[in-house]
Amino acid sequence: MPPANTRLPLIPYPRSAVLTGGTCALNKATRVLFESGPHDLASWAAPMLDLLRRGTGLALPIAPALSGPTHTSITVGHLDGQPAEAYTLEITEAGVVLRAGDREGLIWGLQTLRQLLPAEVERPLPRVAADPGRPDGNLRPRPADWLPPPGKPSPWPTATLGEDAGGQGRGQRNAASAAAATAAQPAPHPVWSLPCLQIADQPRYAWRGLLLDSCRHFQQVAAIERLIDLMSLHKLNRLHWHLTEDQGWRLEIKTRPLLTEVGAWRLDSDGVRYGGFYTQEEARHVVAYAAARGITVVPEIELPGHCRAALAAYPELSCRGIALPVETAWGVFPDIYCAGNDAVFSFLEEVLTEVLDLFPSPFIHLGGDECPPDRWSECPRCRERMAREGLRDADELRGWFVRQIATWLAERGRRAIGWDEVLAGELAAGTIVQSWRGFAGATEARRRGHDAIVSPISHVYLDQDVAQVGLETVLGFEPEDPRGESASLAGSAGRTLGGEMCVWTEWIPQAVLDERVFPRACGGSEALWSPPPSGGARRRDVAEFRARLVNHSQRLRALGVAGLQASRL
Ligand code: TNX
Repeated sequence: MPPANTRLPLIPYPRSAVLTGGTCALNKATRVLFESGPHDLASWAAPMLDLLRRGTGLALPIAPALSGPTHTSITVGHLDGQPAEAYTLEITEAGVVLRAGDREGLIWGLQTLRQLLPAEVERPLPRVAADPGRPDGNLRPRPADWLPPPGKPSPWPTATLGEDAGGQGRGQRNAASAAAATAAQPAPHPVWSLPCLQIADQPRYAWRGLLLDSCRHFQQVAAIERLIDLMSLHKLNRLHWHLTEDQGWRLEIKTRPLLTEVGAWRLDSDGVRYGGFYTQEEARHVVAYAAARGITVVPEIELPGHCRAALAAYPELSCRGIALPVETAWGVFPDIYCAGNDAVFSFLEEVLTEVLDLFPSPFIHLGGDECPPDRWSECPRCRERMAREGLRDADELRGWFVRQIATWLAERGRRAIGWDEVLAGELAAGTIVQSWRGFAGATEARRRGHDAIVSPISHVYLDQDVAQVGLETVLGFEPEDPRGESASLAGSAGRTLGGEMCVWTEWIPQAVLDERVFPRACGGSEALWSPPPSGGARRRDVAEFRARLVNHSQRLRALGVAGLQASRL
């Protein structure tokens, strides 16, 4: 019998796991059995089972009835009366029994089963271009005198990023690690051994998000789906897809073709036409790919600010109507949608009509952040709007603007999410607030009866350098206000939906995504899924987590994830 305190090599760690002694062998004779019941368990399990089949080299056929006593089996069944995403996993010498009440729970249970198998089951994920926004797909040549601004990470692979960082020369592609190359060989194991155990698991938070900014730098669909695979491995369940920005509009909108014909392209300082966009077909593919792996894709269509790319395509939607290019610098820019022009609202409704058709997500992110008042205060139509609606200042006008669209969404059965600046105005019922400038926005949202997603720069902004936001910081992230004040807010229980790590890509071309996201996202997944620190401890046990991470990183390396050299764990 193993010692009671043996921790399994799982990230994120389950709510309860007990080793019961002995092992279970998966081998050529292993069959998969689906219990009959209200759900189509076989179709829910299909993508994960295929992955296990490819990895183990075992056929794992689906058996119509119980196999004989000499065969081990993986039985998949229903679990009733449990919270969303819960599952139980029981492994005995006779086989594996996995039970879940919904598709997500089933996928998470299969991910746990996968993590109990050795790293050799993993096959490298697809390789991707260094920077697909450039015509040659490679990284922009590094200027001799280039230095990242203070507090910003370097976007360029360097010696410290290790041997498996992305290629830097022309024609080179991300080199998968030697480990991954080895893992590409057919699995040598005819038998795969699992520890006997009992796991009962469910998430701490319902919202375990990762934001991907596809605007500042553009990613291939293959790179996004690769990230989705890695999110699913860590039981992260919301991909917040930042699709529109000052520097690029990335989603095809059929009724507004100039958004991508013009708005998806910018002329970078080195004279290169940088850009790209996702066709509707590609967006649907990403959504379906994510759903099959337990992940909801939440699109963000930014308004009323961060929209210079849309204004480059349709200048008449701005206050001044002046043609401006798609922005090439990073920052906050004064030209935003005109709040006094009804055509702006028809435009946004047309865009969002297509967005709702593409994204079944119950949640649609509307942005609402970093929206300077400059143009509105000079614009006669905006001033007229303010007078007519009885709004005192630009903050109230922004609140009114976001409320129009949030109400329009609510009428169509979707919930709006806004960055914490939206708290400056009155919120439409059901609006979710995403707190990024610290925790206060979430506290205020809960106080006003709104749900909150917590993603403070200080803890989960993965575009920040690891010196500012390190693995320990992300692991130690507690979405509920650290002073415990949230608990004392009457009626606020459950209003913290969870947290979200943010990958803003000003300084992150596709080639360096891996090392920006990992291993920190492993810590974030633990913070959002696993139970809070136990036994009155205020912090998680970092050393214990690192020990699991060292083990887990072998799996990530086998998948071809870059930047996991020992010094970064
Ligand atoms: C602030 S977070 C932004 C983004 C930037 C990010 C860089 C938020 C709502 N707005 O537009 O990319 O900082 O860290």
